[in-house]
Amino acid sequence: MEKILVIGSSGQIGSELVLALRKIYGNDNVFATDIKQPVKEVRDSGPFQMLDVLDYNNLLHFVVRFKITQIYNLAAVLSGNAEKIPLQAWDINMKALMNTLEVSRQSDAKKLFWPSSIAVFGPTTPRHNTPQLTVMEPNTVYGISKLAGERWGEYYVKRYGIDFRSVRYPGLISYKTEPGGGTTDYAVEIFFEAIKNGKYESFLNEDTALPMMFMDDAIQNTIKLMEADESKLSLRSAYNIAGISFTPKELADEIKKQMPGFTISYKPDFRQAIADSWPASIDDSIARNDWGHDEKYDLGKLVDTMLEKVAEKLKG
Ligand code: AKB
Repeated sequence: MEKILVIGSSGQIGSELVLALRKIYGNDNVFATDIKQPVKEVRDSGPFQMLDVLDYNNLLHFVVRFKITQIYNLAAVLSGNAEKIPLQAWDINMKALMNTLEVSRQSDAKKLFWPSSIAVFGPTTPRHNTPQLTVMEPNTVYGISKLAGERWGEYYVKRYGIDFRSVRYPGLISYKTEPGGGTTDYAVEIFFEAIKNGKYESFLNEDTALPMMFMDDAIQNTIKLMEADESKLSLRSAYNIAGISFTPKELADEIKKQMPGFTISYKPDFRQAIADSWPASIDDSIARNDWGHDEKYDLGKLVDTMLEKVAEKLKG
């Protein structure tokens, strides 16, 4: 029987991943942990414990005590925040990964998911339909840590037989828990501001295309990758997954179809340079072929769902 540890369970991905995993593996078999309090549904549906992934001894103790077989490590400082505290962000992102890789090596938790990102690419990477294997010269702390992490993950597969799996997430769009400190966060903020105030000031230019994905698609595909037969995985670092590419203007136009009075203005900040160094669209054919990656949400369905769910959430 699988016993699953989710590290970073109070964050944007963790809050939804825990609930999806509990449906499949049973509430008591999915242990949510974080250094922040969880959302109510996570707290009420199964075990939650405060746990700091940077504390190696406590992490190992937890994994051995609860006979953990799989770990999802979602703890990270995102791209925008990392640029404000470069050395700290590097320490946190790398230590969080290295601690889980080492705990996997020292315990029975041999299967490990760790998210990479489109941030592994840089300004010298081809921007459109970016291939899996290409020039990779990230120029952000977050991107450098994600690229280093991919390399370490593959190293632990080959050297120690750890079953490390990863995807390069595009910007993730969700309503349950908002992201914090990322460059793609505008695509979540815009819905909350549209419903609260009928307008939004974007920190990215109107024509900045980036790959994005609705959270349901991200969760379903993450679990699909983790459940795939290991023999099907031709890559042991991180898979490109594409999602849908759009600009702030295209997103605003889609929102205006439902809310004709909605207005958007543009005031780019330091995150514009980060976005400009990332791909506009991604080629994910290897993920599709190897383990059946696919998406259910196009831009229209994503916008309809976000407007409905964010309105419900803000009503209380
Ligand atoms: C960020 O914007 O930093 C993240 C990411 C694309 O990894 N959402």
